[in-house]
Amino acid sequence: MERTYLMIKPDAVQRGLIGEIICRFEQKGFKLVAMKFIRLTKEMAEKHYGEHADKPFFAGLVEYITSGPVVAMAWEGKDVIAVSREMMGATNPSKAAPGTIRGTFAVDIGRNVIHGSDSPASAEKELAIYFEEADFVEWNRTVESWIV
Ligand code: 3AN
Repeated sequence: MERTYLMIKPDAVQRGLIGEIICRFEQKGFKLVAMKFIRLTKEMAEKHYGEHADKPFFAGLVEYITSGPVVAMAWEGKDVIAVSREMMGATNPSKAAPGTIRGTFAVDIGRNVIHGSDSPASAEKELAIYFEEADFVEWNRTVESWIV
């Protein structure tokens, strides 16, 4: 089953949106398989956002993502990578469709509430930054038999 890396960013943690965001993925029918409440080190942030190292917003991005705790999560499910990106909405919250997570809760690209892997390759790379094999919990979510 496909897996993705989702991260509730520091702004959403500060604003008390952890439960609301997790609720959406739970109710959609995806399965939580790993979760950590952590504060990223500068090294972790630079590894995560390595592809943006030469962008003008890189320093601000690293500062923002390390500014407070985040919720690091692995979620599993049918087409979870593409579907969770749809649920998050566009990277720039002012362009994100109403009803999506960013469309509902954010206005600024530099405070966009949540991260989600954009491909199987980035999911694999990002999950490896935050989790070891032993962190993934194997369990049956019985509701799945009613969904897929
Ligand atoms: P996404 O996280 O939706 O895949 P990316 O990979 O293009 O988006 O960008 C990574 C992160 O960098 C975004 N989540 C956002 O926080 C930040 N970012 C992207 N573009 C800008 C920008 N023009 N100004 C400030 N931050 C940006």
